[in-house]
Amino acid sequence: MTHRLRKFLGTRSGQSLSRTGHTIPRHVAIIMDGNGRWARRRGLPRSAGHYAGMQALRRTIRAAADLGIGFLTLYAFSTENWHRPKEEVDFLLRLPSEFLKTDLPELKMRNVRICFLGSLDELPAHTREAAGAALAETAGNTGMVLSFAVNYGSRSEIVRAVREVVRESLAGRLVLEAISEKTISTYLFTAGIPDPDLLIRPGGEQRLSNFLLWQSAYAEFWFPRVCWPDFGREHLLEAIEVYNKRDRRYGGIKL
Ligand code: V0D
Repeated sequence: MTHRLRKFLGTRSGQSLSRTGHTIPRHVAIIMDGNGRWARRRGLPRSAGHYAGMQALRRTIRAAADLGIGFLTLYAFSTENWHRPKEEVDFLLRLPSEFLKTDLPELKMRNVRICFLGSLDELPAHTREAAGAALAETAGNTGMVLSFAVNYGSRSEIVRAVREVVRESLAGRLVLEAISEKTISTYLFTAGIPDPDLLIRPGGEQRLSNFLLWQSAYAEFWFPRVCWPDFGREHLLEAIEVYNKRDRRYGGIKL
């Protein structure tokens, strides 16, 4: 395949039709939950669940890119995750560099652009450096946008945006009347990324846990029982089927 053709195939767009006539959501967001439970059930350490979760992540990224999903966003580490035992936090924060060491070449070949949601400044240097390198090395890519929410919390994201808006306002660069939903959106970590169409949380919990609160105003939600380490292509396809059966009205009525 020529480089140009691959670039073309990997170009993100709006909602598209799959071969089966399904509408492919433009933006899919996933809370990768159930890793600890998956491990406990097997009598394995939590770290084994996280490793298996990383395999599920690989499968899901490949499937999403193949389906032509434009934006895939993954909740990897929440601001609340700092409350876990230090050993587990240390382990988790090694996964980005470990993942990128093995998978960045394939992601680059697939024309994927990597983004980060959350404050990277509070992360250990090795995590920050791996993230920075992935960001820089894929910045020019035009295919699927793969966003990792690391040290992310949606309420603090909104607080941060409000502070920026107030700063602009106090500086006289923004009049009160001009502050709109769009203004707020441009100060969120997700600026430039469309709102998610479909949000998936495997693992049986049915809550958002401080993920994309503002952005999920009109998202469809799907909460499969399967734990994240067992998630794969077939679950993503099922999610798209569920999504296609829903009737999205955005508060309006059907004509
Ligand atoms: C553990 C299941 C990949 C969820 C997947 C920082 C829990 C495996 C990444 C990753 C984690 C993050 C950034 C990046 C590339 C990869 C990751 C964390 C946890 C927490 F640029 N897997 N993964 N990050 N797990």
